Amino acid sequence: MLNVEKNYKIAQDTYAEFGVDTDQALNILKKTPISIHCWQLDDLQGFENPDAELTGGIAATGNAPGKPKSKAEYMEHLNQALACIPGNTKLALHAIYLENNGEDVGRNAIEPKHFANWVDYAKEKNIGLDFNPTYFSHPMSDSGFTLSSSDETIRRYWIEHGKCCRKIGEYFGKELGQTCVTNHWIGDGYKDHTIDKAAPRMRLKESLDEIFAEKIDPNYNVDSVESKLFGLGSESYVTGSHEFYTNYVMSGSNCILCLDAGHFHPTETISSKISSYLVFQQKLMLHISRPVRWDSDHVVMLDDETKAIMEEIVRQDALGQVYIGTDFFDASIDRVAATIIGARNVRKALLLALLQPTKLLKELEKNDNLTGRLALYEESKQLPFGIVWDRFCEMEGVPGSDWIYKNGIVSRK
Ligand code: RNT
Ligand code: ZN
Repeated sequence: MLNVEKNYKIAQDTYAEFGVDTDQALNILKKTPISIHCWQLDDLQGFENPDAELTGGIAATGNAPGKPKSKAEYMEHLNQALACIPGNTKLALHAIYLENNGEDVGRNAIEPKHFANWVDYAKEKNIGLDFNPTYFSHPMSDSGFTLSSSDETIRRYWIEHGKCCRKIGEYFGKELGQTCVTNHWIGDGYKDHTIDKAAPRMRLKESLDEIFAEKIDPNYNVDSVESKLFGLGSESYVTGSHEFYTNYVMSGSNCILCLDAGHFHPTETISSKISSYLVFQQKLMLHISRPVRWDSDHVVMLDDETKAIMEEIVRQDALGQVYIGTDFFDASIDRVAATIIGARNVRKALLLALLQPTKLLKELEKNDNLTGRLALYEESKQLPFGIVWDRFCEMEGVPGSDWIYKNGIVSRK
């Protein structure tokens, strides 16, 4: 550990030459919550029904061994993952991860008590909780429509689910003293050419108006709505499109937008969209994911887009306005390791952004020194960020890059 200290001093001085205070960066890094989704660990199986099939136009492909066979095993895996994830962490739950004690609890009847064990767990681990209604993997969603269904019985069922979930979010917020973001995503849409694209959207609007009608203290619960371009089986039309939800949140509704990195055309990036919401003082929820050719939900890498997302947030000084969450599910590799890798990469990207000479770059841009802007940006890329990351892991009491040996992912030669 001596080396970490020694190296850190060198990094500190090197960054200082660029006007960057590494201590301050580490302080912000530690405090910024990152919400890690619970569903990479078990391919979105949940606890509601061990035989349930994943539907809704999403898929965890691959058959790596080690998918948890019981709730106890799931919790063991979750503990392993959290032990390698530094910083202020939240856990994003889905409604199907409830404790039903073997009882058949309808999604339209779930209550805070079904999540009391999660609150205990969060308190014990000193983490926050976020929530997601599960509008899929259920017989009532088999038609491919939920909140925008033309069948009133179906639509009403899911409206009730949405309402129940907000109460659970409120309960999390109250119990843990940290805002819970309850993120609503539906897979509604048509596989083929759609004639009346407005009617399902009218119904979705009405459903959302009902779900969000009750005012809940935003200190406890904030709702987000997640748009999507297409899904498996909804290739031609998705009711909850980006334009639909953007207009919905801007029309005075009681919710914010969630941008998922995989829910746009392949050349479109969410990093380029963030500032346009910030200008209108909109808060944002993010699902950081990695689309490969489509919304494939690969494990988040420390890639250009993930770095660009964090740069945007830091440059706009918007860490208080943007809720950062993850969303990926890859069943082709070790699921615990996948959770750790993705979570660490999101935080590494945030650290990289915090360590940029943003002040100097902004000055150069303001003074129209565009050559200098590019030159400094490129030179800053070789600064010793890894050393600062090691220091962070040490401060947080989690393993540095040697987690891959400790967890048996890689064997030391
Ligand atoms: C699906 C959405 C959604 C889900 C989770 C499980 O395309 O991204 O966020 O991944 O709710
Ligand atoms: Zn998502």
